[in-house]
Amino acid sequence: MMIKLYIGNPNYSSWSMRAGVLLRAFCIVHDEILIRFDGFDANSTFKSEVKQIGATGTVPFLVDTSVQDRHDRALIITDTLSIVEYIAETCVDHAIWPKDRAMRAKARNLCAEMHSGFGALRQHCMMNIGPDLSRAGALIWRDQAAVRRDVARIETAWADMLDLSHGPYLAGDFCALDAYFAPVVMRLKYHSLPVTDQSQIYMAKICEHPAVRDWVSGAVASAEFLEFEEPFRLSANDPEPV
Ligand SMILES: N[C@@H](CCC(=O)N[C@@H](CS)C(=O)NCC(=O)O)C(=O)O
Repeated sequence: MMIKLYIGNPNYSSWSMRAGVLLRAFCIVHDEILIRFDGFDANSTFKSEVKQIGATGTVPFLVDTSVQDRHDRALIITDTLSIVEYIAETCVDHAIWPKDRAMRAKARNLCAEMHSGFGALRQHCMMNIGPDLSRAGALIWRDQAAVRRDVARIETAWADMLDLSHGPYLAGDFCALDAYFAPVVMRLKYHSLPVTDQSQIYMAKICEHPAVRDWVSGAVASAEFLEFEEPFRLSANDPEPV
């Protein structure tokens, strides 16, 4: 397997973080190639670079240059959940998913829920690794009931998994499920959303994981301010939330 993982700006691209953290956590050798965001409209440089490589228009995508499709082109996988499954299928020596069948099913179920859900949290608390967004977070928490509902569901799901597995990660050992929730941890952390003690312990564990630390340090080091990615950043003159 010769893997290239194409990612977006690591401080903003939550989907890229999932795949990047997974590959790091299991020490899967790969090249990582940044396609810088400059906007997502059809004539952005980002879109044209992604399309030129043959992907569909979003990051991350994975290219396995050792595998050809039926047109003799390198295999391209353009969806994060499919990237996870491809890694799990090709790296069978790694416990990408839990060994226990019930845990594995629950982990996959929760990844799928994350993949298709939590729209309010994703919309209002965009991933942004680095800046202190606690003032914006307090306003969002006060005004957005749907965000509070998303966070409550996430915390219930985490508590359920941690109670079953006894931790320290959601299914016991670090697996794809934790990589999937690492960007959620970033959203909660940088917006300082109020969470339970149990969630805080889990979030600290995620932040301490070498794969996450490596991603976060790269994200902070490379961060560029892009206005369209930061609609909720408050200016210094905005009033304090009450
Ligand atoms: N379902 C896709 C979503 C990927 C996605 O939306 N990525 C964002 C960056 S984090 C993107 O490329 N957005 C470009 C756009 O929306 O046009 C996946 O699982 O990978």
